[in-house]
Amino acid sequence: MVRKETAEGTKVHERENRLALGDFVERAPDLSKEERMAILEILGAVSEGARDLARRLSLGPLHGLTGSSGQVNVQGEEVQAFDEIAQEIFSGLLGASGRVSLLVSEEREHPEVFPCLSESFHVAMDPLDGSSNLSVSGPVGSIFALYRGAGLRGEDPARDFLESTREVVCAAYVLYSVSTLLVVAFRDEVRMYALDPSSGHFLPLPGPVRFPDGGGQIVSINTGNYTRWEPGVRQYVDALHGRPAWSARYVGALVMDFHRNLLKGGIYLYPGDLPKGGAGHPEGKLRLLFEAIPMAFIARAAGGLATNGHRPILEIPASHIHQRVALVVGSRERVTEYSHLSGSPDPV
Ligand code: AHM
Ligand code: MG
Repeated sequence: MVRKETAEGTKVHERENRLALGDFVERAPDLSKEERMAILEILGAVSEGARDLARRLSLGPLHGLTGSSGQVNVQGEEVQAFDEIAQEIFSGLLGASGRVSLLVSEEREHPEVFPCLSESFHVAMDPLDGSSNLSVSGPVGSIFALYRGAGLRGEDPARDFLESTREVVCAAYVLYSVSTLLVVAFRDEVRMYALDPSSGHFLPLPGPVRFPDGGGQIVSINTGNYTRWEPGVRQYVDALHGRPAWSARYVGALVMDFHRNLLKGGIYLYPGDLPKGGAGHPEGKLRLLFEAIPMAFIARAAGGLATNGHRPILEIPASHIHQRVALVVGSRERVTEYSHLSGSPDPV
């Protein structure tokens, strides 16, 4: 009898820990009813796009679609065929939702402007992050940040977008890997959903998601750039070798590397690296509005921290929609340790 009660109790507990997306949006703090409806519709568009993209990605090798499109994007980087497919999918659905007034994307030089009849948000996205992994069927992701903005006010959509970027209300990413996962964050809570391919629905997983106690031991950084980092970063990586327990893990897809470190505990770093032979990212490789800010927002909501080595990511003013930034993000313990070992200011 006692055993039965315990088992049932555990089941109820598990059920309560699984929060449907609609319920999660419903209880998110500091939002009006209209804003909740708008966010739900935007996340609905993201889910629909992710479902479509996951299916197409799985067929990519059969259709010969895992390579370059032969074009170069606004960042000067080679565009993969799927970068453009993902852009078209998400731009189409987000625009049609009537809830996104301005859309900034890694794949478009200028913001897209959409007509909106009611409450709407500014959205920044990286439609397909880590796309160079596609040629080896490696994991990739999509990243989204929802900013509270007033839509197009003047004649310069980029300026209107930038003015809204201090106020993130929601961030999300999709991980396309062994399973397709949707991770969504509001100010102080992160929830995770898995795509059930048979029903096409994203079903809730137990949550909320938090960095594990102790902050974990994983460090994710491309050490191929070691000689080009500034001294503080080299000092940090050198000091790691004296630590009793740590593991190096790097997939080369921010969403995957961040997600693993969120669940297992750890830190992801992409610092600035000095140019060598024309290449290099002195200000960092990743983009502030659609890579660093959403990941920083999710990390904070899960109990973690994010910095560019000098100040918290969420306090950096955006001066350009494609602005790059150094990114150090992960558990509170590991990011604080990074700051101490590299001689950087405290990350909070
Ligand atoms: P992308 O948005 O063009 O795919 O570039 C971002 C990616 C991140 O996902 C990843 O962490 C990083 O670039 C890997 O860069 P590198 O190969 O220089 O280590
Ligand atoms: Mg990216």
